[in-house]
Amino acid sequence: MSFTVVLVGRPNVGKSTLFNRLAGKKLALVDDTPGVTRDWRSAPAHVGGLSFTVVDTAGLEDVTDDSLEARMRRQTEQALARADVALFIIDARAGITPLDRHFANLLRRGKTPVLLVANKTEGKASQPGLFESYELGLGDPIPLSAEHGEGMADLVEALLPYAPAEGDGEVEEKDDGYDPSIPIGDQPEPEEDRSKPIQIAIVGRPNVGKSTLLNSLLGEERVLTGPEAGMTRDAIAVDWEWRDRRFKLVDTAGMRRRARVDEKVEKLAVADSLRVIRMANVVVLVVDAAAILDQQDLTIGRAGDLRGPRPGDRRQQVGHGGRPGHGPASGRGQA
Ligand SMILES: Nc1nc2c(ncn2[C@@H]2O[C@H](COP(=O)(O)OP(=O)(O)OP(=O)(O)O)[C@@H](O)[C@H]2O)c(=O)[nH]1
Ligand SMILES: [Mg+2]
Repeated sequence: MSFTVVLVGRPNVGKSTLFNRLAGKKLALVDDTPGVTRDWRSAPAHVGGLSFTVVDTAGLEDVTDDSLEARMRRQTEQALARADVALFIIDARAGITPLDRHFANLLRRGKTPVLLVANKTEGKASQPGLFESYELGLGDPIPLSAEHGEGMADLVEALLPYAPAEGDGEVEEKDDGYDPSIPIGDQPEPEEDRSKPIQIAIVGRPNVGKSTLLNSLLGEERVLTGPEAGMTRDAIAVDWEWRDRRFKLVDTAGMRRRARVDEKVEKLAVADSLRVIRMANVVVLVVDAAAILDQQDLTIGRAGDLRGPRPGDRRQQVGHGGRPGHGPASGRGQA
């Protein structure tokens, strides 16, 4: 049994940077534009001998209407409710803002225990903000620099009380089917590993209904949907079970024609979609049946078609658009 740590705070304080640092991989999109992250996502973290699940969330805004920001906030609240402990992150260089105070008050009254983290403390400019953060009433701030990896030891120490006691964890024993008494050449072919999830990438143009499809399959509002095109940013992988088989469904950012993509954040999101296509066992291309099949549908179909085969692949491609004759090649994709 592990425990779950959720990262919350107003936009642009460095939640995704810390998430990537703790996960040890550049999974989440990071940019200096506020509001980059839209959906929450989790990853395993192993830091300083501590193992836990870390959850990145959308930046908190003080709105409760039907706006995108309010819907993002509800997503974040979903993630917060599922966590064992929350790290409330502030940008020490920017100082404490009214929004920080507002959410600190809410979090203090909530059920999830909260630790205060002062990020961006690698320089002297962060000192006033760091001292100011004591006012939030969330205890001593843990100073760190997510970008430079400073302060991680203090963070791990603060998280230790939330880790389950040793022995609570179950070690998963896995039989790989290898019998050492049989000569290597005579080993039976390993059976298809049905315990391994099949990775399904859900791809397509913006606004064709990819996220709605994922939510329908799961039967819950796991990812944000709505009329706004380009809603999904980070590709979100979710475990799903159907007829005793395990799947990893991955919702991805919609891909517009490359010539139309000039914003950096959209470029990052599309690069993430292409990465997911390369990793997937099955690519589901979603098209809008009410619209004419677009050249871009075909281009995305070809991106799925062109990726190289992976062990465990059952089919090279699902959802058409790829021209015949374009078999598995270098894994290059274009969109
Ligand atoms: N100087 C400094 N900059 C940082 C640090 N951590 C993150 N940043 C920068 O702050 C900006 C925002 O970082 P993100 O990780 O995207 O912030 P976020 O809180 O996830 O933002 P939203 O998803 O928009 O809510 C980026 O330009 C990062 O490079 C840090 O420790 N020091
Ligand atoms: Mg973010």
